[in-house]
Amino acid sequence: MRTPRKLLVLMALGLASVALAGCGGMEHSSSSGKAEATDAWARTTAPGQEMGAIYLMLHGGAEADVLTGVSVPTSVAASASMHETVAVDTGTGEAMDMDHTMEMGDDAAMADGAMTMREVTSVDVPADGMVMFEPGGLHIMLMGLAAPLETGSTFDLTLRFAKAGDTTVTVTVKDA
Ligand SMILES: [Cu+2]
Repeated sequence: MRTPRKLLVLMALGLASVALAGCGGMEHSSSSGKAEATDAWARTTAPGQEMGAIYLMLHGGAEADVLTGVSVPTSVAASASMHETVAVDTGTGEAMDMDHTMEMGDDAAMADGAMTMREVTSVDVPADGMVMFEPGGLHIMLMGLAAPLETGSTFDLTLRFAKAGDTTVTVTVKDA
């Protein structure tokens, strides 16, 4: 089967825009046909820091799925949860109640004080779509770190999908 040249150009443009979006030119959809995560990394933490953050890319499978939970071994942290960074409603001050802005002060998005984080209980993963967990947006929050996250070290993260089930990925600690 021959692919028309015009289509190839469009495909190349599409890949270029994906690369600009930070996806590194990879396909949006998963290779397994099920929802999955790639490029999981966590920010290096300082000694005594209680919290850490994990970022990754979710890739949709052939059908829509939902990420319903995350966990890490207790040797890494007491708990893991999904969070999103949101703009604070300066009118009502809502979303201010459960922020940990100060402790994550090295995050550029946190620095201006107009943003905070809140827990989310599920994240939709569209069929063949991509969801970015990145600084300033969705992230996985580790509470009660058992030890500092040291640059270059790795640990397991388990993601629970409604349809794809549990899948474990390796998280690499990076000095971002
Ligand atoms: Cu958070």
